[in-house]
Amino acid sequence: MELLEKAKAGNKPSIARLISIVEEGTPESAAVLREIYLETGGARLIGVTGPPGSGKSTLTDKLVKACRNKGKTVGVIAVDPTSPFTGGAILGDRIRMSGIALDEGVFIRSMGTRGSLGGVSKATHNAIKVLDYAGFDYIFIETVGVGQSEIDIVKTADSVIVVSVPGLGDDVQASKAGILEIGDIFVVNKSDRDGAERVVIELAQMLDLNPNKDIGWKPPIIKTVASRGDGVDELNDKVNEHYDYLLESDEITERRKIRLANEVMEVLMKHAETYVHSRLEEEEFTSKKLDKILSRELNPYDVVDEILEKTFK
Ligand SMILES: Nc1nc2c(ncn2[C@@H]2O[C@H](COP(=O)(O)OP(=O)(O)O)[C@@H](O)[C@H]2O)c(=O)[nH]1
Ligand SMILES: [Mg+2]
Repeated sequence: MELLEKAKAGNKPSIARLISIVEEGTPESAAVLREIYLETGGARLIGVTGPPGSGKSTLTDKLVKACRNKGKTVGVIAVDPTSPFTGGAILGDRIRMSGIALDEGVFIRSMGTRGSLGGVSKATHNAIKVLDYAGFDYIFIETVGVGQSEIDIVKTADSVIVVSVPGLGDDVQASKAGILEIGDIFVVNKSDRDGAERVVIELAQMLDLNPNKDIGWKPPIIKTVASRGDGVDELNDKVNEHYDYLLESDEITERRKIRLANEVMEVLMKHAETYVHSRLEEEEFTSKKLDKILSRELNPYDVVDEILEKTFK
């Protein structure tokens, strides 16, 4: 309880401790989440995704500074083992990030993609809850745009920034990774390099194929040079415009409902799975029935029906 109060007051070690607890998916973490839930929902969630090395952390760093200049507090979760946010990165990166890392109004957390019970997606959502509860105005979630779980994490944000860069091959990376659909704002970073304009054109062409392109929000494409800060003001404006759009159209409610539905479903399925397993163990059901399925006295489908009947009756 003391931990919760301290976290709410913005005490960073307490926030870090709480995140560690909820990441683990233990009974203690369930108790914490139960306790804090009603006091969440105030933060704006912004997802940043794209290939490794595309400049996500550099961009996030700049966006965080823009939020700080407006007096807003910011939490950052980097789900990326190669992120400079880990502190394990090369010296130059650490110096680059140190500006925001030392800021009183900024909390940064790196999460590995392994090692959390119940998966990285659940661990991340739980960590977001803690930052939300702790009262951060903005929460940035950086994930590498490869792998379904990373995409699942980021697509539940209020606004999703998809970062591409020139020089990673002929195809637009976003289309390959299947993240074209989830982008609200597209960034072509490293525009100081050759080929940026071509990436912009390719992205525009792919977005144009969307049958719903004339309905609602039209995702803009912005060229940036994150390392110099070029284009970051424009990106920041677009992030704010998107938020205004979400509020005006009330799409924000829709998004948050979908996010909640997913979360409830995730928790429910996890519990159901545990429950079914424990019932099966209790009755040594599986091994006995398996023998009969093996000898073709029973078929697996009738057995499953029987299990469901027994477990949930
Ligand atoms: N040339 C150039 N380099 C950049 C730009 N933005 C970031 N970088 C560099 O690209 C490297 C990877 O950036 P980082 O933000 O760590 O990428 P992440 O893996 O997507 O988070 C770093 O060395 C950055 O300094 C840019 O716009 N132009
Ligand atoms: Mg990074």
